[in-house]
Amino acid sequence: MPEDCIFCQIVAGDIPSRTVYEDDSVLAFLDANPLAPGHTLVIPKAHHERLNDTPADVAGEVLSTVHELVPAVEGAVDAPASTVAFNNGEEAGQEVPHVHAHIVPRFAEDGGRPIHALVT
Ligand code: IU
Repeated sequence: MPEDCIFCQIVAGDIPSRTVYEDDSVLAFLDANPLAPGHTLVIPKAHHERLNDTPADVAGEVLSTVHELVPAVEGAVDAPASTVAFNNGEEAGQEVPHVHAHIVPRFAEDGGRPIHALVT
């Protein structure tokens, strides 16, 4: 693991996070700067920089976890919808170079606006 990878440090327990789900290969935790209540990140425990570098079986485990967690995350905050996204590469806004899926609960008051409208 790269020593300076924040998400590897979260996996190792060296940086605290609020765990949503964990198994041998995947960790889901609450985003430290949430775009909405319940904003959850799903990551492989193994370090892969972006989706392109992630083996298909590992990407499959991440996506399968996302699939399982979406209804649970929405339910936990009573959200009728959610945005699920990967920022895949620096130019796409990926700030943490350890592949991760965002699950962002969405609410009626978001007015059906796309996710980038929440941050601009
Ligand atoms: P991005 O897709 O790489 O831009 O998303 C990184 C996310 O990681 C972003 O939503 C941050 O709030 C979040 N995050 C975090 O939860 N804990 C941290 O220590 C750091 C970033 I650094």
